[in-house]
Amino acid sequence: MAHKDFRSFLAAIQSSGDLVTIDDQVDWDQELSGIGRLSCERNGPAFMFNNIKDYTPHWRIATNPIATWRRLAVGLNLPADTPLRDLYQTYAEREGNMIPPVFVKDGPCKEVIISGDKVNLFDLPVPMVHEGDGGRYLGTWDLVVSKDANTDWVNWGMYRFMIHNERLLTGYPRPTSHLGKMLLEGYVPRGKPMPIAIVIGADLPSHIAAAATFRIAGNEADLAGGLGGHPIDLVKCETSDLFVPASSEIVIEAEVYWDRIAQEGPYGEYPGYRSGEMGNAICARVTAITHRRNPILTLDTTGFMDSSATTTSISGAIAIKRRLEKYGVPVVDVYIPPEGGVHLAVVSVRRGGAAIAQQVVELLTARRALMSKIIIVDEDVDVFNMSAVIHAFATKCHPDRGTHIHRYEGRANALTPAYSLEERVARAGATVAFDSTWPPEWPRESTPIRATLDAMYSPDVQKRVLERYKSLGL
Ligand SMILES: Cc1cc2nc3c(=O)[nH]c(=O)nc-3n(C[C@H](O)[C@H](O)[C@H](O)COP(=O)(O)O)c2cc1C
Ligand SMILES: [Mn+2]
Repeated sequence: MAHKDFRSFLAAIQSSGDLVTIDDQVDWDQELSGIGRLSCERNGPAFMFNNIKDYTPHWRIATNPIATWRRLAVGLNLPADTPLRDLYQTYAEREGNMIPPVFVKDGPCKEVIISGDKVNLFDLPVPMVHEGDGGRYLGTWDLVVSKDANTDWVNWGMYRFMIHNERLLTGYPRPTSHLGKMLLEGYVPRGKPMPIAIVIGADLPSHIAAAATFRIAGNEADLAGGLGGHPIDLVKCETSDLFVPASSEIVIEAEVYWDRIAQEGPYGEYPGYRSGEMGNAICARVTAITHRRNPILTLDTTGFMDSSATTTSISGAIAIKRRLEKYGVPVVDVYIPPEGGVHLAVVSVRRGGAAIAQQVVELLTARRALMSKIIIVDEDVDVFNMSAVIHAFATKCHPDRGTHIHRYEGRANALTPAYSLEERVARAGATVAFDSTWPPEWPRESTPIRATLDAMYSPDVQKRVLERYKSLGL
């Protein structure tokens, strides 16, 4: 059973040594997010801030719940030192075992209810995350519930929101996101506002599910149940028919205008840069806020090695693997290294070569083209070991024949830092596959053999060496 709520997760990372509590006063204006930012860059702990400048101490802030593999492991109720390969494996297994939610009458998230006319978003200690952000950001580690206008499909996604004024939020769900699609294809044509609930501080599997790459029309609540190994308790909103995790710290109920936009951004983004200007975004009016007593606001100090690097790495890589398998690519493992800002994927295959590289790059850019670089390696290269991956890339990828560039327009990831303004506007971009496998047509006798213990020594010598090494206490 996973931790039931956010507080039990915090207790677990406290006991594994992955949470630091700060009782001294810290400023909501960049200071506490700066501390969280540095910690991401140094693979450091999560922080709990108990005393926030200008706010009464019943408000608290927790930063970067799962920006490290250790904390992600605890979030999935595994030991903090679970090896990465096992973490991926467990995630993939649980993903295949959905558990639907349970509907309950009441829950901790209803301990305090603030009705629409009393709402002032500045009553919450919403941080200024980075210098140069367009405003104070509320949903940086959230879970946004919305319901399809035509069907029973309920979506959970993780999308950021910025305070526009006391009652209004602006947000940037990509048009290709499920919330974006529901709004543009369901509510806008009908001329109806779209109810949403921005949930903060739910149990970890719920947030992981919201951030996950998951199929269209799939209910992330079922996925969260599967990831946590138990059904999620859901309770109805005060001002809509949406349901939210009952144990949540804070729930912001709102309605997205179908006929209005407002300015949002810029923001220090997940690829690790601020790029772009303030731009048009969706606009939502808050209809109620409910929260637990002594609520904990969560914050992802977005940027290099943030919480999206781990969540998107694991769910994105598993989704890529499933897609490649479906289309017959002889894929073995897929890894998205967090250092790559979700722009780089490593794929190992049983049989490589130019045709496979071409197929992989085409399959991974056919819909949402999030990755701009793909390194393809032979199956004897451990994708989770970046030293081995860099070795294969540097030595086996032919600088000319091994480079497969695929260009596209209309679906490029506009947040790719390398793209020019013109390319971003046109959503034009490219993805390159670096084929770092041996050409399958090379005869075995003339294919180079790697000068490592596991490849260049007889099994008998390997065994003896390993034993000797162990007996030396190394
Ligand atoms: C910390 C974090 C912040 C995110 N912010 C946004 C965002 O503002 N807009 C967006 O479109 N996707 C954002 N994402 C990515 C989406 O959560 C992800 O694509 C997810 O699959 C969306 O759900 P959906 O497939 O149901 O649309 C964020 C992810 C993380 C981990
Ligand atoms: Mn979805």
